Amino acid sequence: DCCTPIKKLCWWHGAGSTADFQKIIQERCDTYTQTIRPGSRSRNCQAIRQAFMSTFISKDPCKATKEDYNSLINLAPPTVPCGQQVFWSKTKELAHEYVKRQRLMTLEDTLLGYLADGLSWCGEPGSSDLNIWSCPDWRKDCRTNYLSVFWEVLSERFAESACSTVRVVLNGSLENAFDSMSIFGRVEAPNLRPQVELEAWLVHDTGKPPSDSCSGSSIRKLKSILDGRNVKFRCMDNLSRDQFLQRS
Ligand code: AVW
Repeated sequence: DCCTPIKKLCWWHGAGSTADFQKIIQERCDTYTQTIRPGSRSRNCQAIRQAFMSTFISKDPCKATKEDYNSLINLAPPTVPCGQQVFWSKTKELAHEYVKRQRLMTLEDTLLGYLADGLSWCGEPGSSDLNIWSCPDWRKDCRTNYLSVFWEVLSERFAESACSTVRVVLNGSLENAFDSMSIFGRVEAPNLRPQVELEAWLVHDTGKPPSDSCSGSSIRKLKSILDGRNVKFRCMDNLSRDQFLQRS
């Protein structure tokens, strides 16, 4: 058993909570609400930090539920203006570079996405501290860990709020640019509302030939998920990273 408590330590297989987690959340929240999106200034960062902590502190780190995050997400729903939404899958850095050059937004440009980007967190029963030693790994320990459930429920709300035309940046250097087991594949694409239009961009590494295209089987699978929901679909392929960023 990987989780025999030895003096409050619980040896999971994933990275432990990020050092200074609370401080980082508070500082990022202040920066976001005061500098990045001053329009959201009215949000109370202390309340957001406290709500975030109470979702997982003192709880079994393998028993996260979507409901645990409801009150936090209701304080700052991950919505973006119509037509500005960008999804990504295996293209995080590229998608962020792309939206920086346009008036577009990824999940990490919403307040909660920005706060949690790249951080790790979990608690343990009977303690009011974060476990800085280890947190459950999605594969080796449990899927219902607080980190995974957070990104799933936040992504679900992000996708549900999509309107007009939205975009997804996919990795055309992979054999399957669309991965039906990814968050985009499992959570976001299946939660787009009818009448939304999704534009997929397949972008491959500059200087190499692409490994997947709009006519490949992975994109056909994406199209069939969207057809079932009456979501319109357009697909652009054969773009190198440089071409994609230059046209944006
Ligand atoms: P992936 P997915 N910071 O590249 O389609 C840290 O296969 O699964 O893409 N970890 C994160 C973050 C983040 N900002 N975001 C997701 N994760 C985790 C949310 C998560 O467990 C965005 F809206 C995910 O499975 C994208 O459209 C994995 O890192 C979509 O989800 C990245 O795997 C990207 O997820």
